[in-house]
Amino acid sequence: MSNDLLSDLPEWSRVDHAAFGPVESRPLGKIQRLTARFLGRNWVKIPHVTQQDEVDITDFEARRVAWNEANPDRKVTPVAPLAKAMAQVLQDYPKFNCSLEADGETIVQKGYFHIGIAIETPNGLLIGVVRDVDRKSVVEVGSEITALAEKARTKGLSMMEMTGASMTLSSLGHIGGTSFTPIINAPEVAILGVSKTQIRPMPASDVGISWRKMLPLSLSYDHRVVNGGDAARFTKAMETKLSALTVFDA
Ligand code: CAO
Repeated sequence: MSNDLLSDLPEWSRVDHAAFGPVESRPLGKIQRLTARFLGRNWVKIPHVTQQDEVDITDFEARRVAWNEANPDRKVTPVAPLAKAMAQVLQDYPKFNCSLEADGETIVQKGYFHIGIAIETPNGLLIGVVRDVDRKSVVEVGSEITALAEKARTKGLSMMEMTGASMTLSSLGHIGGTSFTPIINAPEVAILGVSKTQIRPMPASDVGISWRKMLPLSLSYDHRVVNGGDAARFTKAMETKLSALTVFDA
């Protein structure tokens, strides 16, 4: 037996599924084939750890809802503010804004703050990149995400529109769930997963309980570059930045 676990795995089981009932075989689509290869590579090559946390967004949500009521034609979902907060947290925690070179020994520190957004399309998953999120308003970031998602779902995205992110945001908050394990979009070193906002009773600052809006965050990181303490600080910093995002168009 060799020490190389991956080259020593048993062959993929060949099962005659038709022996158990009716079946139909079909090939994976082009996008699914491509993403399957990259996701598979990233999953086995990167030592992933996922930090699960819940951040209190009660005050932020009150401001977002008020903004949407006052600006019905420029509504924002939580996704654009989250991308904006991520760009701000990356400025404070540059370890997350890195790539590890293929030699596994050189770190490239990025001086830009581009956020990748995972977009679900009928043909599979694509990442659209919003550039220089640190220099754009939440509303600008939101309209770029909407345009990228629309293009990804209709015409598809160019390689330039899909690459070069600092870090990726994968939001399932519009559907549900309480946590998941997002796979890092290498050569990035972390990805932030977001699940559906939950309303929970939390201890009040004085006495009793207070009903709070809690946002579940699942931060997967490459443990060769990022440590658990960094990850725990990153999600806490997301709470601080979201709380400070007062004006959506500034
Ligand atoms: N909690 C509760 N509600 C949320 C939420 C959250 N965390 N995030 C978004 N929502 C709400 C929005 O506010 C919006 O509500 P209204 O309809 O009442 O305004 C609703 O969900 C629909 O949002 P949306 O999908 O139209 O837009 P979005 O900005 O939330 O997301 C996009 C845009 C492109 C990120 C999303 O459409 C998408 O494709 N996500 C899929 C990502 C994915 O598949 N990741 C998994 C990768 S691993 O397989």
